[in-house]
Amino acid sequence: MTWQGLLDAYRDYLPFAGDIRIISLNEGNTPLIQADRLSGLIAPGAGLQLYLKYEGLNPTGSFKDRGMTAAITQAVYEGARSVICASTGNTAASAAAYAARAGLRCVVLVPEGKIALGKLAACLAYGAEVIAVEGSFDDALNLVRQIVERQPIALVNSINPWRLEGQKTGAFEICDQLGGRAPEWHCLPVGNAGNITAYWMGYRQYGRGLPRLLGAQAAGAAPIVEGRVVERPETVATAIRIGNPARWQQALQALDESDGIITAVTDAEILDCWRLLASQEGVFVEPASAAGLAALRQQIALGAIDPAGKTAVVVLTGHGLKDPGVAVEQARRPRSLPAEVEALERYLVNRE
Ligand code: AN7
Repeated sequence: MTWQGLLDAYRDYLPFAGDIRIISLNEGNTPLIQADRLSGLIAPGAGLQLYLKYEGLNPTGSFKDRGMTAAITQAVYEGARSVICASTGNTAASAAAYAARAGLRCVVLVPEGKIALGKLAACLAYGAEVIAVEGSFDDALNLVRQIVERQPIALVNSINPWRLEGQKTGAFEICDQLGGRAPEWHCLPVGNAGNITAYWMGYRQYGRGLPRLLGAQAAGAAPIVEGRVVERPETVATAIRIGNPARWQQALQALDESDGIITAVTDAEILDCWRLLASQEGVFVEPASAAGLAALRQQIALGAIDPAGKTAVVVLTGHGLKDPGVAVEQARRPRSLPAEVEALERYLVNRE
């Protein structure tokens, strides 16, 4: 049977009305890639079964599509004509795409100058109205929360419960892909904390076992780790540059119930793991997506996680092409050569 998107595949686990018209781009069904080389690097000889859930292969290049198919489907069902969100970029791109498919007006608020180029390009291409807010993501989310009280426009941030309903299917897929069981550890970046909340909902509902959750925040934007709102969050991982997560309490509850860990990783650790994912496994992600791996490596090194014989899944939340700016900044410059075979041969032999 062909894959027609996750709402179709997991319909029995989702609380939609029977006659609902699904708005889908055939999202979900992303690969779970075994990463033996990385396992050997972060836990040498431990027999850690490490898997990468490559969410960057969703239709708009991030896990947000899981939640957005659900939120837009429900918004259309309820008669919405317009949708709005605040976003560090991926939610905006996803909302813009699904709104386009549904024929809705879409307004997205992004922090001025702090959104990766691939995300902005996508929002504009899908025809969203992009508003650059002079402030942070948190400021933009405050505006959105207020405007939906005044105007008939549907909010599609992860405050919207349908977003979590869609995103919880990631947990179902992981259990299915592991042959009907949950991993021992589930590692992921934490920004607004919608995804960690949704995954925990999913594992609990599916009944194939429960993992321990490992959440990763960027050191310059780690409100949950520090237990206080961060007024001016800063990190190279712009996707998770969030100082006051909307799902803070639910994240703490999920961490508590799963006997989990939440930790901060530095930009240097994030970029190091971002490089390793691409260079050791051929998996190109945006910087925020490498935070889960950085946290796992850190906790193994500290002795807080024993990797021996365990299964760990790291969720890679967004595609590398989302943030070409960071990728080019971090890379070596391409070598230029004259268009002559001798020059090419000299280079190959001498690498000069
Ligand atoms: C690649 O798009 O908040 O903890 O506005 O884009 O559920 O917020 C993005 C978040 C991780 C964090 N990885 O997930 C937005 C936005 C990537 C992301 C997260 C985001 P949450």
